[in-house]
Amino acid sequence: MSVNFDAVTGHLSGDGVVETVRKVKDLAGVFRDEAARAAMDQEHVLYRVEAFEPVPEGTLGGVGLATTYLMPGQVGDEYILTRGHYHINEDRPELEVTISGEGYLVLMDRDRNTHIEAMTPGSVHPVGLGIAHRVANTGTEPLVFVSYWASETGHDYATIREHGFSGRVRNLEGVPVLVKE
Ligand code: M6P
Ligand code: ZN
Repeated sequence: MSVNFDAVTGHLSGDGVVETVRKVKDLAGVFRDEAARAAMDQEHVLYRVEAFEPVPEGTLGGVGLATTYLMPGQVGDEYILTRGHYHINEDRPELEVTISGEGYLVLMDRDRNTHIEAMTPGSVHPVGLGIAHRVANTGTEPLVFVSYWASETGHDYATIREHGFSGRVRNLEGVPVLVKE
């Protein structure tokens, strides 16, 4: 079984690649300014993910690969971002590789300490054990990055949905700043 990965654009293609589209309507409650999100075009695409998972999620035996295309822009003063998640198996890490664009990887440990790492073309970011992660696009172009994780990892979205991150990447007078909440 094989698929194709375009190392220049990040595009994944072939049988077995699954595309997921996340629109404004899919990210209710994710942004600090929910009223600003609710006022936007609900069909506007915030990000797309092309994923290749050779074995079903949650089972042993494969490495997942995904390219995420995260759109530029803001909701209120907060940069457009992915929902973010912990891993169900906390002893499973992840790796993010930036293809193009610019932004920040937002990382939060179980004690809710949050920090950011700048993503620029070619930057490589290990996501350590038990660390929640999401990405914010602070540039003017799509932020394209590739992620790798073990198939048995599993995604926990509920914890972030309920408690969020302890910091948000916001545009304060033209400068992206991690603002602690
Ligand atoms: C990265 C990986 C994927 C994830 C995607 C979108 O590509 O972490 O596993 O699906 O980002 O982020 P999220 O699933 O948190 O919306
Ligand atoms: Zn992950």
